[in-house]
Amino acid sequence: MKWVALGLMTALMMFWLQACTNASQRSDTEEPPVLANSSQEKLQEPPEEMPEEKPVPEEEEAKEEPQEKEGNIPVERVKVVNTYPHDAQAFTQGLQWHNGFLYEGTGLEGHSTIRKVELKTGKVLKSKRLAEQYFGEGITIWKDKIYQLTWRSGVCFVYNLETFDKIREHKYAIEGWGLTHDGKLLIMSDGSSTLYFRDPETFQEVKRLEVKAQGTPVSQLNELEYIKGEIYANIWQTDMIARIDAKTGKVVGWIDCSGLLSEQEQWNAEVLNGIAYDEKNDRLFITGKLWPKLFEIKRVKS
Ligand SMILES: [Ca+2]
Repeated sequence: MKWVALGLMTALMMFWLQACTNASQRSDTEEPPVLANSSQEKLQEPPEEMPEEKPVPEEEEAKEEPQEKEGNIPVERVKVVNTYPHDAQAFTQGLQWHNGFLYEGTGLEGHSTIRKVELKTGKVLKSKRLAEQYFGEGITIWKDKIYQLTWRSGVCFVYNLETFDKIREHKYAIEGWGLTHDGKLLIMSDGSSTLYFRDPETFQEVKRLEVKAQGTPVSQLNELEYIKGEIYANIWQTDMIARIDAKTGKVVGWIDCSGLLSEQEQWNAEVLNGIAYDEKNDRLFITGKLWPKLFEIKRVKS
């Protein structure tokens, strides 16, 4: 009987050991696939790339927006070379020199005109009045045509340069402020810091330029004049003209035009607004809304 009991115990021990071995093998094969994959990936990584213990992230400091800083932008003043009379009733919104004459666009509802002006006398040689609902804005001359923006009507009028007869109209969805061209495209401002380049034939927008001074957007861009790779822009309600790199939009210089009018002349005058350039004779003209004078100026270091 003793030997029978011993034999049974031995058999039970063998059975228990076999059961444990099977359980161990099963647990290996039943390892969840995710863990198995993760384990494989880790094994495929070279030892030096094994993830180290992740440091506890410190609270990140509030980072400032990266700003494009340039050197100080030079501020120039103006030297008056010549002074000419200007119609003190003209609410100047656009000015351009062309073939020996000034062309001017004026604003205000009921007073808006397009006009051809003699420089020396300020005499208005030819004028066309806009319909009363239109507030005339920037002008430019492109291939014997005058383009004239309107402020909030969303219409650009195109006239024959000689007769001032209207040829066509273009529509746009923004405000109309200043207008010039670079020989290929019209350049338009809308009072923001953006300049809009448009196809002169279709008036379709081709590209935009954001104007910045030391990384900060410059808004209130008003009357414009393209001069040798730069766009000169009146800053509305100031005596400052920004010289803008026409490729990058960066302001490369400021022209301080303050102090041109006497106290008496300023009495009825509004803000500086009107830049024209005579490329042939390298003459720069400026005037303003309701200014009694128009100035030929040179830029000088302050
Ligand atoms: Ca101009």
